[in-house]
Amino acid sequence: MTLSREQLEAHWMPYTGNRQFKDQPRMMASAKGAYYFDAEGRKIFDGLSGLWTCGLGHGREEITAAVSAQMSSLDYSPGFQYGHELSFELANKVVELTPSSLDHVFFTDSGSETIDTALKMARGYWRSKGRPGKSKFIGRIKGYHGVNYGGVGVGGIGFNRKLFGQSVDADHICDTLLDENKFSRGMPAVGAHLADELEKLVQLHDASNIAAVIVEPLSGTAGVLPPPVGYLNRLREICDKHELLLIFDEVITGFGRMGSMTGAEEFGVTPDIMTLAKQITNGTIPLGAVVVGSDIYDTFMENGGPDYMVEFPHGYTYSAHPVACAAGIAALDVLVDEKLIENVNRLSSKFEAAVHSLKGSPFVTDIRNYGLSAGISLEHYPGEPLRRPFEVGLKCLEKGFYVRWGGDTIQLAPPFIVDEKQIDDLVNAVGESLHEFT
Ligand code: PXG
Ligand code: PLP
Repeated sequence: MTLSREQLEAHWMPYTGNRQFKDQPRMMASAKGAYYFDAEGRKIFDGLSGLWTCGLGHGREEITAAVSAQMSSLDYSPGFQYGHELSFELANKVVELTPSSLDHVFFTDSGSETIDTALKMARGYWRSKGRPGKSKFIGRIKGYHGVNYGGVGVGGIGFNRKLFGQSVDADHICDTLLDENKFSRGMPAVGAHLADELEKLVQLHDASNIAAVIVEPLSGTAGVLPPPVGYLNRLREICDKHELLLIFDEVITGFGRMGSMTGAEEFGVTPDIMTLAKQITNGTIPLGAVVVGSDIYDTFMENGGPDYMVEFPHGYTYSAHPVACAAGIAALDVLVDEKLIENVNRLSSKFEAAVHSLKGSPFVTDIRNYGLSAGISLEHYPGEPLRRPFEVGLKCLEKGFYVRWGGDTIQLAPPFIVDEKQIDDLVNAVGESLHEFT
């Protein structure tokens, strides 16, 4: 590595143990297909598709060409009051690939911005309908909805909240982890009844005070928690009964990882609002999207005042950035043209069998999986829940495998382009790393 310890100081790294990293830097230098190459030229398998972003694999020529051409023709275009054709093209593509009742797309630049946009839409919707009291949000314990103020408020990961105090008015239903579901493959059989927690919170707060319920169809960051059979359907029923908007945060589940274009499609439940990011550009350029149905869009239009007025006073300098839209169009075309979701489906049972072969390895207390995603929970060091996954992650890296550690779990989410041997190698690396502790 060419940088000195001193030169590493200026960059306050995101969601990173800065002190440990700067003592023991892990620098990526390039990437191609399912591999990174580090600063020393070592080949490292990408066991999390970047940060759940790069399912198509790295270095996709189609995306590079589209971005490069766009940079040369229109590098930036004002997003407020002016447009360019690519954002409309991408919006039409997103509408085509998401459930048919969702037909309008608002662009942002990240998952976190997408969640805060969705929350503002939900509140604005009820205010426009003359029901301003409907302002509270219901999230879920262990939910991750990014790191902006609204997203942290509805999020359910204590570590992400405690340093910052209160943000939006939110309450939370319980998570879907049950002891009897340990080592379930795919959707756990038991747990639909946990959705009734929402009914209890509606009794407590009254539906007249609640704007929306937000959940990830499958919790990713918490360590891959697939929804129990019937659980999302029950949430949908309760939302309908009490007129609550249902938001699916599909930042991880959107665009293929579940084996369908969206989690909504895979699990058979359609939300009122869907949030997308990450895979939409294969991680190449920041871009997020909120997708809503006509009822929500039309409510803003009808209550927007004279037609020169802005109906939704919200938007980012980089919303619908032309270069990001070019990347999005190219990435979604590759996903569809190469039928990579079929690849996810073809590999998912192999992947499931491989990850569950780790049952019985040292420290493994639970394994969960769906599509090409898996979470492995590890027994704590006394009083130090985060340490073991961190140590396992570093051991995997020594063996040439990048995996994600977070909370008390190791997470795996290989690119959609992998083969069976690469899956075996990845899982073996995790297994060997666990055995090295004993
Ligand atoms: N919602 C969900 C469901 C997410 O998974 C966000 C919102 C926020 O997106 P941005 O683009 O603002 O980061 C996410 C992001 C991990 C990991 O290792 C997960 C995320 C980000 C980084 C790491 O699980 N999820
Ligand atoms: N802060 C200031 C002073 C600004 O002028 C702007 C945007 O114009 C922002 C924050 C928001 O930046 P962005 O639109 O990139 O989210």
